[in-house]
Formats: sequence, C-alpha cells, structure tokens
Amino acid sequence: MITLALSKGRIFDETLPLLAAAGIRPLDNSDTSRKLILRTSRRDLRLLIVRASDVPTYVQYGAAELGVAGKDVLLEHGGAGLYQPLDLGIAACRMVVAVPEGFDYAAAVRQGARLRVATKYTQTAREHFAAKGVHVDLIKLYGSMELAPLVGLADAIVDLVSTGHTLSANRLHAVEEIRPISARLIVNQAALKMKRDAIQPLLEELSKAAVIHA
Ligand code: PRT
Ligand code: MG
Repeated sequence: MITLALSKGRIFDETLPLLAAAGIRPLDNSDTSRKLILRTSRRDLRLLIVRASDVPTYVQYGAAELGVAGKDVLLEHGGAGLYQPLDLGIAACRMVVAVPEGFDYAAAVRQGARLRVATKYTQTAREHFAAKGVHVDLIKLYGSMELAPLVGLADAIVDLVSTGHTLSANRLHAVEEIRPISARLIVNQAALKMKRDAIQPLLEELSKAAVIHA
C-alpha cells in the first residue's frame, strides 16, 4: 500500500486532475466525507487528509510515502528526510513582503531602521532579510497576517499572494517578491529505496500529468 498525504482545499482540488490523468480517483467524496483516509480506484494507493503544514511531517516519518505540499510549507519544514523530485506547478502564488499604503519601505530599509515583520513564514523571512542585510524583529502569526500592520502589530508582513485581492482589500501592497511558490510532490527518502517498484511508476505518471496540465 502506498499512502499520499495532502491537504483539503486548493492542494486537494488541484491535485485531483493530476491523479485523474494517471487514472486515479478517490472512491469517497472528499467534500461530504469526514474520513481522513480515502480509498482510491487504485487498490494499492490511499489518500491521507492532513493540515497543509503537517504534510511534510507525515512524509518525513514515513506515515505516508508521498505527499503534496507547497514550497512555502517545505521551506519552513526544512525538508529533512524528504525528496522533492517534482514541481507539480499547482497552487501557484508568490511569497512577498507587503506594507500599508503610505509606508515608505525603501526609505526604512535605506535608513537601516529595525522593521517589525509579522509572518507565518519565519524561516523564509529570516533568511530573506538576512541576505539583504535588513534588521527585522519577526512576529510569528498563524494566519490573517494582513491584519497585523493595520492595528500596529507590525510594519510589514511576509505572506503569499495570488490575485492580490486580499492585500488591496486591506490597503496593503507588495514591495518585494521573495520567491515564486508552487506545490511539490514529496517522497520519503527511505520509502523510495524500499518501495521503488511501486513509487517510481507513480512519479513518472504524475510527472507526465503535471506537464500536460501546465
Ligand atoms: O488553511 P490552513 O491553515 O489549514 O493551511 P493553509 O492556509 O496553509 O492551507 P491552504 O489550503 O490555504 O493553502 C495550501 C497551500 O496553497 C499553501 O501552502 C500554498 O503553497 C498554496 N497557495 C497558493 C496559497 C495561496 N495560493 C494563497 N493565496 N496559500 C494561501 N493563500 C492565501 C494567502 O496567504 C492570503 O491570505 O490567500 C490569500 C491571498 O490570496 P489573494 O488571491 O487575495 O492574493
Ligand atoms: Mg488557508
């Protein structure tokens, strides 16, 4: 049995067509079912529904051989015990630095001011600002980062943007792109060696499907 861990929402929704192209569909309806383990049309493959940020952990410890996780989540996790052989090109967005309209980010950086930055992505943010030589105090949040600058909790945020609607609705704008983000197929390193015969063909099929859907 091969287990693929993934999160509900956009990752699940955008992975389904790739699985379908490989001839795999869930047997349970993920919208209505409360099951956390879904059987699929392939008897030797099941899906595990977990929180987005927990996917790398399940795969790292081998509770799932495979997973689908955003690069944002993988950067925070660190990637220990994981192969990341395939950029699936799904759930694409950008990780950016954003500030309120009227905040002069360039001037603050130029003056060497110490910036307060709120984010869920403290690892990635720390590396980004360190590489630029910008001094920051990072404030860890678990969601709704856009609120932080509006109530004086932070000068700036590091967050993901796709349409940009959330930023503009909160009178924020992106001042720097940190990196593009998309979801990756991840594989437990030990499992790839032990179960290569089962995993390798699946990787190839998903790789083909990802190219077609790109
Ligand atoms: O919701 P939960 O706390 O369980 O976890 P999660 O928020 O990490 O899960 P989910 O399903 O929301 O996101 C899963 C993955 O989708 C992320 O890890 C990213 O790799 C990817 N992804 C792609 C995004 C977005 N696009 C995205 N726009 N994740 C989040 N957003 C959020 C963003 O944080 C911001 O609040 O959407 C808002 C901005 O969207 P726009 O369209 O208004 O710009
Ligand atoms: Mg979310």
